[in-house]
Amino acid sequence: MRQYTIGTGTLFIREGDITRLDIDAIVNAANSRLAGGGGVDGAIHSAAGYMELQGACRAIIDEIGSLPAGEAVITPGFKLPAKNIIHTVGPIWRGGGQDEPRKLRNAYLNSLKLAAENGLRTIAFPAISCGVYGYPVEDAAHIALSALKEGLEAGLVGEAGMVLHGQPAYELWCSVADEVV
Ligand code: AR6
Repeated sequence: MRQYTIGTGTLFIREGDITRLDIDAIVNAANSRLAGGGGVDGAIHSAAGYMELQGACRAIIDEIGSLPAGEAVITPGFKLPAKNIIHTVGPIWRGGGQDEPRKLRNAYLNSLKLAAENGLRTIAFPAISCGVYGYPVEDAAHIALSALKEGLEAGLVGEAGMVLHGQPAYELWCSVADEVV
């Protein structure tokens, strides 16, 4: 695990399975229908309890219709060690000309703001949009880590970081963090 002090807060980068973290909130890389899916979304649904989590997601979608890329909503963590799940939607990579960088940055910043509004102090993110949504990972890492740094500088949360799946991803994100942070 790597840690960086930012203002009065801490940015961390670690390798592993985000569903194992005992923390105020983990972030889900969801889709706009909050319908569940594969990747980290599937892992979070399995670990939280599929029926309970889908029940909460459906109640939100009944109210808002759909969750646009860059926005975030919150549910309980149900059977997870994490107390809450913040669901955000990253952009699908379409070559970079469809506002993808701004949407990705908003996914991180709006998740941090929602954590702050709910009095949550510790939050962990997966590499949003870096799986089936196809975002180039190094570009995504620059955007994500800059947003986390900004949120920590603003005091939105006390501890924010990334949980990367696999050693190669972990090492890449650490090298970007050494540039950005
Ligand atoms: N812990 C941490 N990271 C993980 C885990 C885990 N347990 N499992 C996968 N990852 P993806 P996206 C990493 O595809 O690109 C879903 O079907 C994975 O290695 O989960 O935002 C949704 O429903 C990758 O680096 O999310 C949406 O339809 C990262 O998580 C769509 O996929 C994100 O990969 C969202 O696509």
